[in-house]
Amino acid sequence: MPTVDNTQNLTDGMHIVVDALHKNGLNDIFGVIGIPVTDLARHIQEIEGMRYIGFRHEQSAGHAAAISGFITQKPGVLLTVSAPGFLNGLTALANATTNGFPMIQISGSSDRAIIDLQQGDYEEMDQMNIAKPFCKAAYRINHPEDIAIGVARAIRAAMTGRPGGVYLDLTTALLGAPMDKDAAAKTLFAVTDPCPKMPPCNSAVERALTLLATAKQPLIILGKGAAYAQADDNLKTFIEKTGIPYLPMSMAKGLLPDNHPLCCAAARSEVMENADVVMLVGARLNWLLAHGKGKHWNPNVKYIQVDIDGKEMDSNRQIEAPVVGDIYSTMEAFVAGLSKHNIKSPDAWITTIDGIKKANTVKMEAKLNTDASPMNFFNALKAVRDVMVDHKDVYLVNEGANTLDDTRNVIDMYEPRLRLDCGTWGVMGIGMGFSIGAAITSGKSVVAIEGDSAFGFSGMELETICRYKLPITVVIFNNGGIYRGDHKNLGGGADPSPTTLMANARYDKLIEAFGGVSYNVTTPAELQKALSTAINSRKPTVINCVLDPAFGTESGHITSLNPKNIHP
Ligand code: ADP
Ligand code: TZD
Ligand code: MG
Repeated sequence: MPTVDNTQNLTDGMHIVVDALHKNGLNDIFGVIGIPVTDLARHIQEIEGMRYIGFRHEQSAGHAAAISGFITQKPGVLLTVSAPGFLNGLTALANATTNGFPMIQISGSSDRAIIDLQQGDYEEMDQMNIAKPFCKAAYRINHPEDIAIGVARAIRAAMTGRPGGVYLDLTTALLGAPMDKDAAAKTLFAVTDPCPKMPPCNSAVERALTLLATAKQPLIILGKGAAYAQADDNLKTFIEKTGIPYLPMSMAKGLLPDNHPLCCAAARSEVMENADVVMLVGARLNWLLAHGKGKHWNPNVKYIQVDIDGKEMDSNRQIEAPVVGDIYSTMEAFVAGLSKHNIKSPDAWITTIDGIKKANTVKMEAKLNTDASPMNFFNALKAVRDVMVDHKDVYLVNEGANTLDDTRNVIDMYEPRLRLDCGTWGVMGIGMGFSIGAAITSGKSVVAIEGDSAFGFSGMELETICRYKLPITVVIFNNGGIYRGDHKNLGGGADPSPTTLMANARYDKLIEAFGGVSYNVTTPAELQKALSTAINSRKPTVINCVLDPAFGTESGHITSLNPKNIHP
């Protein structure tokens, strides 16, 4: 129940927290309630323009908050209860930090005096100190008059520089602490310029463009930092004016349409092996790019790297032309610099790439056009592709192993920031959280392409999807297992193998429990029809897509990362 005492003109900590979030335009709060934050969630619903979205598990709520941060450039907010709720949310907070998504996890916590003496409080845990290694910053607010400042610090920490997760600890005592209403109102403020532009210095821009002008076989790699920066127009202008081929990282697909003549995703390994100057824009040289060295790269390659975080430079190998600054300002400076620098990708390089793209596309089309029955990833994805091409503004959420890799390769994206996936960690469990976060934040339709294992990590959120009547279609690529479904127990016992799940599971039946729409499909034609109907209906839908359990590669495209096994 509301705790405001109207006779004494008093308010309390939890009202001030809600007011401070609202003042800063943080209006969608994702979470799971309980002691001590239940009333806080109620108060959110009392404020016009604010929404509380209640989930079944904090991890999904956290993923929803994180992805809304990626989409909007404002921190998404997760609300959790003490200890176990806090811990359930922490995976999402850590994942947001790893991927550079701005997010604030606000958690209630128990009595500090009891926690500090470890006297066994209800849900006792030293949450702030536990959160620290998993986020950019962790703060605790102790006095109601500090709430506005605490929220401001959290917003700045989440947004400034490389975005990421912030933890904000709200003790039970703070949430119930009284304060004079007028005095509290005076503390509130909207943070001024929480993510100031950080243009690169001229000499760094000059150095980069001078190096790029020397390239015979230049390549631009666009990462999710470029997607986040929303520098779409200048990126397009720079690429089209210079004619340099580009490679989008997974969540940068669609920054320029995947069918753009300069997109070289279909010749990925060949361009990596041959490019002589590579310009990274918001992409780290981590495992996803083979650390920028070794057999996947031209041994003489030189790098230009554009990143907001100076310590990213030289992290894996020498960066010949570091450009530290925000991508929006940097791309403006690069486009302006073209009047002085004559940068043009040589025609021979483009002709070579076009030849490789054509050959690889022919090979891929042959895989897509099989009439394999039961279906495999490829003829199923062709059906998905034929529908998605008519729905270019629909979000595509994607997780799994083969389901992830093959979907990324087959389904083209045409608009920025619509592809949302397991990101830097390859984490399973983002599926329903990202779908709900994207649908709530944008109002647009979402299609989630989920491996059967991947879906299981957040499947109970189907109830959330139905409760909020969200336009989300979940397609489950059911090959009966983690990677595939036909492995045997090597010891000969009756237990299923470690990779085995139920191939005959009817995931579609789950959504029937909540009044959603269900399909069980066994052919590409059925899949195409069901998906098209589902998207057009905007009704919560699950499509169980029956695939061949004998289809799928162990660990998808990253089999080589498994430890060597001398007794396979
Ligand atoms: P991907 O996985 O797509 O390769 P990463 O997550 O590895 O992308 O890299 C994204 C990079 O973008 C991070 O190093 C981050 O610091 C950087 N970044 C994020 N936002 C901006 C921005 N607005 N300006 C410049 N760099 C940014
Ligand atoms: N747990 C978490 C949180 N993240 C992970 N990445 C894993 C476990 C390990 N893992 C993968 O890397 S992919 C995957 C797991 C469990 C599931 C693959 O099976 P799937 O997809 O059914 O989702 P495919 O299409 O069968 O390959
Ligand atoms: Mg599977």
